[in-house]
Amino acid sequence: MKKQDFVNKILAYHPGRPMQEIAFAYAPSNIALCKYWGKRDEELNLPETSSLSVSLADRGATTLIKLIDSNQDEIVFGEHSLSAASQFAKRVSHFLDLFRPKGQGFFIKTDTNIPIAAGLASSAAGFAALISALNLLFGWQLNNKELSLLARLGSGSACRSLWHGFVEWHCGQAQDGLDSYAEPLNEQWPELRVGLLITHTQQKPISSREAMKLSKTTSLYYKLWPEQVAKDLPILKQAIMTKDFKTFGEVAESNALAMHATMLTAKPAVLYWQPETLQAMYAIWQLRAEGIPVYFTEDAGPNIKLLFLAEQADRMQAHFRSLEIVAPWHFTEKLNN
Ligand code: 2P0
Repeated sequence: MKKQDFVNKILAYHPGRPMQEIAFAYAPSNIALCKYWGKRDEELNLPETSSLSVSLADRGATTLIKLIDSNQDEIVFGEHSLSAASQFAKRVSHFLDLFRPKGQGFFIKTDTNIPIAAGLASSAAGFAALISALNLLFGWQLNNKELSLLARLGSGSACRSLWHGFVEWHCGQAQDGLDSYAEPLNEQWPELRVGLLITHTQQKPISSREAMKLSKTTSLYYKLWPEQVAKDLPILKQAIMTKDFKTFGEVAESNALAMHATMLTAKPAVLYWQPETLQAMYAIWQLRAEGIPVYFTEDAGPNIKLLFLAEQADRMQAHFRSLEIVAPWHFTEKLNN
Protein backbone atom coordinates (compact mmCIF):
# COMPACT_ATOMS: atom_id res chain seq x y z
CA MET A 1 0.00 0.00 0.00
CA LYS A 2 1.18 3.52 -0.75
CA LYS A 3 1.35 6.24 1.91
CA GLN A 4 -1.26 8.32 0.10
CA ASP A 5 -3.75 5.43 0.03
CA PHE A 6 -3.19 4.91 3.73
CA VAL A 7 -3.84 8.60 4.45
CA ASN A 8 -6.94 8.63 2.23
CA LYS A 9 -8.31 5.68 4.15
CA ILE A 10 -7.91 7.43 7.50
CA LEU A 11 -9.07 10.82 6.32
CA ALA A 12 -12.08 9.66 4.27
CA TYR A 13 -15.05 11.80 5.40
CA HIS A 14 -12.73 14.34 7.05
CA PRO A 15 -12.28 17.93 5.86
CA GLY A 16 -9.73 18.39 3.07
CA ARG A 17 -9.59 22.19 3.48
CA PRO A 18 -8.49 24.12 6.56
CA MET A 19 -11.18 25.01 9.09
CA GLN A 20 -9.02 27.69 10.66
CA GLU A 21 -6.34 30.03 9.44
CA ILE A 22 -3.50 29.01 11.65
CA ALA A 23 -2.77 26.21 14.09
CA PHE A 24 -0.13 25.48 16.70
CA ALA A 25 0.81 22.29 18.54
CA TYR A 26 3.42 20.85 20.85
CA ALA A 27 4.72 17.28 21.11
CA PRO A 28 7.26 15.88 23.54
CA SER A 29 10.35 14.02 22.50
CA ASN A 30 10.46 10.39 23.55
CA ILE A 31 13.19 7.97 24.57
CA ALA A 32 12.68 4.29 23.84
CA LEU A 33 13.23 1.83 26.68
CA CYS A 34 12.60 -1.08 24.34
CA LYS A 35 13.77 0.12 20.94
CA TYR A 36 12.24 0.29 17.49
CA TRP A 37 14.93 -1.02 15.17
CA GLY A 38 14.11 -2.27 11.69
CA LYS A 39 11.08 -2.14 9.43
CA ARG A 40 8.95 -4.74 7.77
CA ASP A 41 7.58 -2.11 5.36
CA GLU A 42 9.60 0.97 4.46
CA GLU A 43 6.87 2.79 2.58
CA LEU A 44 4.49 2.72 5.56
CA ASN A 45 7.14 2.73 8.31
CA LEU A 46 5.88 -0.53 9.74
CA PRO A 47 8.26 -1.89 12.38
CA GLU A 48 9.53 -5.42 12.81
CA THR A 49 8.76 -5.29 16.52
CA SER A 50 6.75 -3.37 19.07
CA SER A 51 8.54 -0.77 21.20
CA LEU A 52 8.04 1.16 24.43
CA SER A 53 9.09 4.69 25.29
CA VAL A 54 8.85 7.39 27.89
CA SER A 55 8.11 10.94 26.80
CA LEU A 56 10.27 13.84 27.88
CA ALA A 57 7.58 16.15 29.26
CA ASP A 58 8.37 19.74 28.23
CA ARG A 59 11.36 18.73 26.10
CA GLY A 60 10.06 18.53 22.56
CA ALA A 61 8.98 20.47 19.50
CA THR A 62 6.40 23.12 18.65
CA THR A 63 4.95 23.68 15.22
CA LEU A 64 2.94 26.55 13.83
CA ILE A 65 1.26 25.98 10.48
CA LYS A 66 -0.85 27.83 7.95
CA LEU A 67 -1.66 27.58 4.26
CA ILE A 68 -0.09 30.03 1.83
CA ASP A 69 -0.80 30.88 -1.79
CA SER A 70 2.42 29.53 -3.17
CA ASN A 71 3.51 26.45 -4.97
CA GLN A 72 6.33 26.03 -2.46
CA ASP A 73 6.40 25.47 1.27
CA GLU A 74 8.12 27.97 3.51
CA ILE A 75 9.80 26.21 6.38
CA VAL A 76 11.38 28.06 9.27
CA PHE A 77 13.36 26.06 11.77
CA GLY A 78 14.18 28.05 14.88
CA GLU A 79 15.23 31.42 13.48
CA HIS A 80 16.34 30.10 10.10
CA SER A 81 14.38 29.90 6.90
CA LEU A 82 15.30 26.63 5.26
CA SER A 83 16.17 26.22 1.61
CA ALA A 84 13.65 24.02 -0.17
CA ALA A 85 16.61 21.91 -1.28
CA SER A 86 17.70 21.06 2.26
CA GLN A 87 17.28 17.50 3.45
CA PHE A 88 15.00 18.51 6.33
CA ALA A 89 12.74 20.75 4.20
CA LYS A 90 12.40 18.05 1.55
CA ARG A 91 11.39 15.48 4.15
CA VAL A 92 8.79 17.80 5.69
CA SER A 93 7.37 18.89 2.32
CA HIS A 94 7.17 15.29 1.19
CA PHE A 95 5.12 14.50 4.30
CA LEU A 96 2.92 17.58 3.76
CA ASP A 97 2.20 16.44 0.20
CA LEU A 98 0.03 13.74 1.75
CA PHE A 99 -2.35 16.39 3.12
CA ARG A 100 -1.87 19.29 0.71
CA PRO A 101 -4.87 21.02 -0.88
CA LYS A 102 -4.22 21.34 -4.61
CA GLY A 103 -1.89 24.15 -5.66
CA GLN A 104 -1.14 25.44 -2.17
CA GLY A 105 1.88 25.60 0.04
CA PHE A 106 2.29 25.51 3.79
CA PHE A 107 4.10 27.94 6.04
CA ILE A 108 5.67 26.03 8.91
CA LYS A 109 7.58 27.39 11.86
CA THR A 110 9.04 24.75 14.06
CA ASP A 111 11.15 25.02 17.18
CA THR A 112 12.72 22.44 19.37
CA ASN A 113 14.45 22.57 22.73
CA ILE A 114 16.42 19.39 22.09
CA PRO A 115 19.51 19.02 19.89
CA ILE A 116 18.51 17.67 16.48
CA ALA A 117 20.18 14.73 14.79
CA ALA A 118 22.09 13.75 17.90
CA GLY A 119 20.03 10.70 18.78
CA LEU A 120 17.58 12.67 20.88
CA ALA A 121 14.51 11.77 18.88
CA SER A 122 13.84 15.29 17.63
CA SER A 123 12.25 14.03 14.40
CA ALA A 124 9.78 12.11 16.55
CA ALA A 125 8.67 15.26 18.38
CA GLY A 126 8.75 17.28 15.14
CA PHE A 127 6.44 15.00 13.15
CA ALA A 128 4.12 14.44 16.12
CA ALA A 129 3.77 18.22 16.60
CA LEU A 130 3.24 18.65 12.86
CA ILE A 131 0.44 16.10 12.61
CA SER A 132 -1.21 17.53 15.74
CA ALA A 133 -1.08 21.01 14.19
CA LEU A 134 -2.54 19.69 10.91
CA ASN A 135 -5.35 18.04 12.89
CA LEU A 136 -6.27 21.43 14.32
CA LEU A 137 -5.80 23.34 11.08
CA PHE A 138 -8.08 21.03 9.08
CA GLY A 139 -10.46 20.32 11.97
CA TRP A 140 -10.19 16.56 11.48
CA GLN A 141 -10.86 15.96 15.18
CA LEU A 142 -8.86 12.75 15.10
CA ASN A 143 -7.96 11.14 18.39
CA ASN A 144 -4.35 10.49 19.33
CA LYS A 145 -4.44 6.87 18.26
CA GLU A 146 -5.47 7.94 14.76
CA LEU A 147 -2.89 10.72 14.80
CA SER A 148 -0.23 8.19 15.77
CA LEU A 149 -1.00 6.23 12.58
CA LEU A 150 -0.41 9.37 10.53
CA ALA A 151 2.63 10.59 12.51
CA ARG A 152 4.22 7.19 11.90
CA LEU A 153 4.39 7.96 8.17
CA GLY A 154 6.68 10.91 8.86
CA SER A 155 8.96 9.09 11.27
CA GLY A 156 8.24 5.77 12.94
CA SER A 157 9.07 6.89 16.47
CA ALA A 158 6.86 9.98 16.05
CA CYS A 159 3.83 7.78 16.67
CA ARG A 160 4.95 7.48 20.32
CA SER A 161 5.24 11.26 20.83
CA LEU A 162 1.52 12.05 21.08
CA TRP A 163 1.27 11.38 24.80
CA HIS A 164 3.14 12.11 27.99
CA GLY A 165 4.40 9.16 30.05
CA PHE A 166 4.96 5.59 28.93
CA VAL A 167 3.81 4.77 25.41
CA GLU A 168 3.76 1.46 23.57
CA TRP A 169 3.86 1.21 19.79
CA HIS A 170 2.16 -2.02 18.74
CA CYS A 171 3.95 -3.34 15.69
CA GLY A 172 0.75 -4.83 14.25
CA GLN A 173 0.54 -7.55 11.65
CA ALA A 174 -1.75 -6.19 8.96
CA GLN A 175 -0.27 -5.38 5.57
CA ASP A 176 -2.19 -2.12 5.41
CA GLY A 177 -0.58 -0.96 8.67
CA LEU A 178 -3.83 0.06 10.31
CA ASP A 179 -3.01 -1.96 13.43
CA SER A 180 0.44 -0.39 13.85
CA TYR A 181 -0.30 2.47 16.24
CA ALA A 182 0.79 3.68 19.64
CA GLU A 183 -1.12 4.04 22.88
CA PRO A 184 -0.21 5.12 26.39
CA LEU A 185 0.37 2.65 29.21
CA ASN A 186 -1.99 3.26 32.06
CA GLU A 187 0.94 3.56 34.47
CA GLN A 188 2.71 6.48 36.06
CA TRP A 189 6.10 6.61 37.69
CA PRO A 190 6.52 10.17 38.95
CA GLU A 191 9.85 9.39 40.66
CA LEU A 192 11.46 8.25 37.41
CA ARG A 193 14.15 10.54 36.01
CA VAL A 194 15.83 10.59 32.61
CA GLY A 195 19.24 12.26 32.55
CA LEU A 196 20.37 13.63 29.20
CA LEU A 197 24.13 13.55 28.94
CA ILE A 198 24.64 15.58 25.82
CA THR A 199 28.27 15.34 24.80
CA HIS A 200 27.76 15.66 21.04
CA THR A 201 25.32 17.81 19.06
CA GLN A 202 26.80 17.33 15.59
CA GLN A 203 24.90 15.74 12.74
CA LYS A 204 25.33 12.00 12.98
CA PRO A 205 27.40 10.21 10.35
CA ILE A 206 24.53 7.96 9.26
CA SER A 207 20.80 8.44 9.86
CA SER A 208 18.94 5.99 12.07
CA ARG A 209 16.77 5.18 9.07
CA GLU A 210 19.81 4.04 7.11
CA ALA A 211 21.44 2.34 10.08
CA MET A 212 18.40 0.23 10.90
CA LYS A 213 18.10 -0.80 7.26
CA LEU A 214 21.76 -1.79 7.16
CA SER A 215 21.42 -3.76 10.41
CA LYS A 216 18.41 -5.63 9.13
CA THR A 217 19.85 -6.44 5.74
CA THR A 218 23.47 -7.22 6.61
CA SER A 219 23.80 -8.31 10.26
CA LEU A 220 23.39 -11.97 11.14
CA TYR A 221 22.63 -10.82 14.67
CA TYR A 222 19.56 -8.94 13.52
CA LYS A 223 17.72 -12.28 13.34
CA LEU A 224 17.86 -12.34 17.13
CA TRP A 225 16.42 -8.86 17.53
CA PRO A 226 12.71 -9.81 17.42
CA GLU A 227 13.45 -12.52 19.98
CA GLN A 228 15.20 -9.97 22.21
CA VAL A 229 12.20 -7.63 22.07
CA ALA A 230 9.72 -10.47 22.65
CA LYS A 231 11.62 -11.24 25.84
CA ASP A 232 12.31 -7.67 27.01
CA LEU A 233 8.99 -5.96 26.40
CA PRO A 234 6.78 -7.97 28.80
CA ILE A 235 9.43 -7.85 31.53
CA LEU A 236 9.77 -4.10 31.12
CA LYS A 237 6.01 -3.58 31.32
CA GLN A 238 5.80 -5.78 34.39
CA ALA A 239 8.67 -3.86 36.01
CA ILE A 240 6.84 -0.60 35.31
CA MET A 241 3.65 -1.97 36.88
CA THR A 242 5.43 -3.18 40.01
CA LYS A 243 7.90 -0.24 40.12
CA ASP A 244 10.78 -2.68 40.12
CA PHE A 245 13.47 -0.20 39.17
CA LYS A 246 16.34 -2.70 39.10
CA THR A 247 14.65 -4.92 36.51
CA PHE A 248 13.43 -1.86 34.61
CA GLY A 249 16.96 -0.45 34.35
CA GLU A 250 18.63 -3.76 33.57
CA VAL A 251 16.25 -4.56 30.73
CA ALA A 252 16.31 -1.07 29.22
CA GLU A 253 20.13 -1.00 29.26
CA SER A 254 20.49 -4.47 27.84
CA ASN A 255 17.90 -3.78 25.12
CA ALA A 256 19.84 -0.70 23.98
CA LEU A 257 23.12 -2.62 23.90
CA ALA A 258 21.49 -5.45 21.94
CA MET A 259 20.30 -2.91 19.37
CA HIS A 260 23.84 -1.58 19.07
CA ALA A 261 25.11 -5.16 18.67
CA THR A 262 23.07 -5.44 15.46
CA MET A 263 24.78 -2.25 14.25
CA LEU A 264 28.30 -3.35 15.18
CA THR A 265 27.78 -6.53 13.19
CA ALA A 266 26.34 -4.75 10.14
CA LYS A 267 28.43 -4.40 7.00
CA PRO A 268 29.85 -1.82 7.06
CA ALA A 269 29.69 -1.59 10.83
CA VAL A 270 27.79 1.32 12.37
CA LEU A 271 29.29 2.68 15.56
CA TYR A 272 27.72 5.81 17.02
CA TRP A 273 29.80 5.64 20.18
CA GLN A 274 32.45 8.25 20.91
CA PRO A 275 35.07 8.16 23.67
CA GLU A 276 32.68 10.16 25.90
CA THR A 277 29.99 7.53 25.33
CA LEU A 278 32.24 4.81 26.70
CA GLN A 279 33.40 7.03 29.54
CA ALA A 280 29.79 7.52 30.58
CA MET A 281 29.04 3.80 30.38
CA TYR A 282 32.04 2.95 32.57
CA ALA A 283 31.08 5.67 35.04
CA ILE A 284 27.54 4.29 35.29
CA TRP A 285 28.77 0.73 35.76
CA GLN A 286 31.18 1.96 38.44
CA LEU A 287 28.33 3.71 40.27
CA ARG A 288 26.30 0.52 40.11
CA ALA A 289 29.25 -1.46 41.49
CA GLU A 290 29.13 0.97 44.43
CA GLY A 291 25.46 0.10 44.95
CA ILE A 292 23.89 3.13 43.29
CA PRO A 293 20.92 2.26 41.09
CA VAL A 294 21.55 4.01 37.78
CA TYR A 295 21.25 2.57 34.28
CA PHE A 296 21.54 3.94 30.77
CA THR A 297 20.01 3.76 27.38
CA GLU A 298 21.40 4.99 24.09
CA ASP A 299 19.77 5.62 20.73
CA ALA A 300 21.21 6.10 17.27
CA GLY A 301 23.75 8.65 18.44
CA PRO A 302 26.61 9.07 20.89
CA ASN A 303 24.64 10.62 23.74
CA ILE A 304 23.85 8.54 26.79
CA LYS A 305 20.56 8.85 28.66
CA LEU A 306 20.66 7.92 32.32
CA LEU A 307 17.75 6.25 34.08
CA PHE A 308 17.44 6.76 37.82
CA LEU A 309 14.97 7.69 40.54
CA ALA A 310 14.41 11.13 42.02
CA GLU A 311 16.26 10.26 45.23
CA GLN A 312 19.49 9.97 43.18
CA ALA A 313 19.03 13.26 41.32
CA ASP A 314 21.45 15.36 43.40
CA ARG A 315 24.11 12.70 43.32
CA MET A 316 23.78 12.30 39.53
CA GLN A 317 23.94 16.05 38.97
CA ALA A 318 27.10 16.24 41.08
CA HIS A 319 28.67 13.30 39.28
CA PHE A 320 27.76 14.33 35.73
CA ARG A 321 28.04 18.12 35.79
CA SER A 322 26.41 18.76 32.40
CA LEU A 323 23.53 16.34 33.01
CA GLU A 324 20.09 17.69 32.11
CA ILE A 325 17.54 15.95 34.28
CA VAL A 326 14.03 15.43 32.95
CA ALA A 327 11.12 14.44 35.18
CA PRO A 328 8.74 12.79 32.67
CA TRP A 329 5.65 13.34 34.84
CA HIS A 330 6.37 17.03 35.52
CA PHE A 331 4.99 18.87 32.53
CA THR A 332 3.12 22.04 31.75
CA GLU A 333 2.50 21.35 28.06
CA LYS A 334 -1.00 20.01 27.44
CA LEU A 335 -1.56 17.53 24.60
CA ASN A 336 -4.52 16.70 22.35
CA ASN A 337 -7.18 14.63 24.29
C1 2P0 B 1 13.64 4.30 18.94
N1 2P0 B 1 15.18 5.00 17.14
O1 2P0 B 1 12.89 3.38 19.27
C2 2P0 B 1 14.80 3.94 18.02
C3 2P0 B 1 16.02 3.62 18.79
C4 2P0 B 1 16.60 5.23 17.15
C5 2P0 B 1 17.15 4.21 18.03
O2 2P0 B 1 13.14 5.33 16.38
O3 2P0 B 1 12.95 5.78 9.59
O4 2P0 B 1 13.73 8.41 13.17
O5 2P0 B 1 11.80 7.81 10.52
O6 2P0 B 1 10.97 5.51 11.09
O7 2P0 B 1 11.79 7.00 13.92
C6 2P0 B 1 14.76 6.52 15.25
O8 2P0 B 1 14.15 6.15 14.09
O9 2P0 B 1 13.17 6.30 11.96
C7 2P0 B 1 14.32 5.58 16.30
P1 2P0 B 1 12.17 6.35 10.74
P2 2P0 B 1 13.12 7.08 13.32
O10 2P0 B 1 13.48 5.46 19.38
